[in-house]
Amino acid sequence: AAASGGQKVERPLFAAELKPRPKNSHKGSHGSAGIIGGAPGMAGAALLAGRAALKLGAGRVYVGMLERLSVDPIQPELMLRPAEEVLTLSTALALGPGLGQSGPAQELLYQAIDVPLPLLIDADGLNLLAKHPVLAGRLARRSTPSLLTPHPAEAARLLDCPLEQVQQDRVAAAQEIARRFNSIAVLKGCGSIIASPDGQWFINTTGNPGLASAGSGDVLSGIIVALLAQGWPPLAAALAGVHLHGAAADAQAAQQIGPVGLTAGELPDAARQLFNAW
Ligand code: NPW
Ligand code: AMP
Ligand code: MG
Repeated sequence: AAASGGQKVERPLFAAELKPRPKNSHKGSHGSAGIIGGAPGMAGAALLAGRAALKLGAGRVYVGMLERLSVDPIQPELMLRPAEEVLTLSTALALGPGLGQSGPAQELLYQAIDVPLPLLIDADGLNLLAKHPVLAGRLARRSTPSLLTPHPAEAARLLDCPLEQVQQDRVAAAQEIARRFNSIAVLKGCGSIIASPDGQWFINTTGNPGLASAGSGDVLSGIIVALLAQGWPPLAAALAGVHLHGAAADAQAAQQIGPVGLTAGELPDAARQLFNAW
């Protein structure tokens, strides 16, 4: 029963959000994406998400890392600030890329759940949710939209079940996460499943094994939070983000930049090009 009624992710599902920018728009018109993550040793995850958010059109991008860097020399447009400050400056949040599961990481998740903004939780943010039922309960009671983007192992932790069970019925797993956490769920992997708490589900067909490398999920978080910051409804942001992320990898592969050796850092430029042509 769980497998009935799904739709393939296609442009018409989110075409209504693809509006030309007003000629007199300014950076404040396009929202402020906030990324919280980047513990020592995993700063790259937060930077990859931040760079992707810039290239997908967020007016401003703040990155709050536990590893305190002052600038990203490759992408100096990013504003690296204390994580607590990012919670107050942003208009949409992504928490988790490279965050780790320390006490301060847990405290940041607690605070982010209480901020009334669209909130995407990925990576270690998901691992923390799986470990702390109190946080999961607070998340489920939020009145602003939440999105969870687990890979299969993270989904198994969230559902407290074996990974094989997630993969055996991916639609059911995504629907159960969406329902249990009252969030849009993106169950990643070949054929990502997007499910909403009301039971609707979608399957993505873009992407290739070039995405099977470190950091590609972190880039997806940055793409989706950029759309959220620009005011996209959460389901449309998830659908378009997952589609673009895969299509970016496909476009690179078509130019022999991958699948072997495609790096996550190459995805944002390719996604930007596709997005501007949509
Ligand atoms: P195995 O053993 O490899 O076959 P974790 P993580 C499994 C940050 N990063 N289907 C996988 O299986 C992230 O943001 C930082 C099936 C393994 O058991 C996080 O904060 C980077 N199995 C943190 O690191 C770049 C699958 O899941 C386990 C699967 C930890 O995140 C890298 C690994 O997952 C990274 O993004 C699939 N499709 N996918 C940086 N540059 O700073 C995964 N598994 O233990 O959750 O670790 O995903 O690396
Ligand atoms: P993460 O494991 O968090 O880095 O996320 C990996 C990203 O790459 C997700 O968006 C997956 O859907 C995508 N991905 C990984 N492997 C494949 C594959 N073989 N085909 C399509 N997408 C993939
Ligand atoms: Mg990941």
